[in-house]
Parts: sequence; C-alpha cells; structure tokens
Amino acid sequence: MRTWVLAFGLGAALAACSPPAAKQEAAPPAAEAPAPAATPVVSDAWAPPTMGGSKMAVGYLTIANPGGAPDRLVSIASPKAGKVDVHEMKMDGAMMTMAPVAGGVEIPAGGQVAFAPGGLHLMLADLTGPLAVGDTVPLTLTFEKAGAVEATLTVRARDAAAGAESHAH
Ligand SMILES: [Cu+2]
Repeated sequence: MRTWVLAFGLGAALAACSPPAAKQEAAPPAAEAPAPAATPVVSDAWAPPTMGGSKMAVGYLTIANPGGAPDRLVSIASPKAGKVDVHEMKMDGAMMTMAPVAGGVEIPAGGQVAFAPGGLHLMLADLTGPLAVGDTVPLTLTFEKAGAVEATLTVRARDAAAGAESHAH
C-alpha cells in the first residue's frame, strides 16, 4: 500500500513538472529566437458621428511602431461593428474614390502611419447603433508580429476643413 502511494505521488509530481521541461526542450536556441516585436502605439483615434441612421462609420487613428522591425496591421475588430476594414481614398482625376486596402497596412520600423481624412481610414460596417459625439468605440487591432492591441475611437465632430468629405458607399 505504501509503495502504491509513493508511486502515485511521484507520478503526479513528474506530470506536474513535465510540461515546462518539454516546452524548454522544444524552444529554439536563444540566439536564433527573433527579438520580441515592440507593441505599436495608437494615438488620436477618433470617429465622426454617424448621420441619418447610417450603419456605417469611418474611423481615424495614428499607429506608431517603436520597434526596430516593420510590423503589419492585418485585421481590426470592434464589438460595435459587424465588420471593420481599412479603406483608402484616392483622387481619380477629379473624382474622390475609395477602395479596401488588401494585404494589411505596413507600419515601418520606428515610423508611423496616419489614418486621416482624405487618405487611409477605418470603415466600420453593420454598426450596433448610431455614433454620437462623446461615444467611444473599442477596437482590437491585430498586428502580424505584435498581436492584438486595444484602442478606442472617441466620437467627435469633424474639423470644418474636412467637412466636405462624404462617405456615400
Ligand atoms: Cu471608406
């Protein structure tokens, strides 16, 4: 009986110790492991209020990459929108057009990318409700290397200078 108890106790101890040991063996040598990606920093994240019961909204923000290697924004999600895409506005002759940006957005090492009126923007579709000044919209930005980064859009009125831009999709 004593033997059985000892054997069981030893087995349990081995089982408890074994996962970290196995993990350590599987890890590549430290010299070959890539440096951890720096977490991108999001600033000036805002969205203009929605109008006329629109289920779509735009969002703007600036993403800085303090790391020594480029990273790539690959997807965005929000509990307040069914879908969030990256769009880019371009002048096509005299016409302002917009199109989804395929393949994500690269954030250069030590640099930043501004999503601003007239250029890149987030396109939020299937909103759960209208956006009014003062509301906030939580976002989860997923980067290729850094993984998930949380951000929050604050709803505020557009600057008068950018007021002419429309989003009639
Ligand atoms: Cu758009």
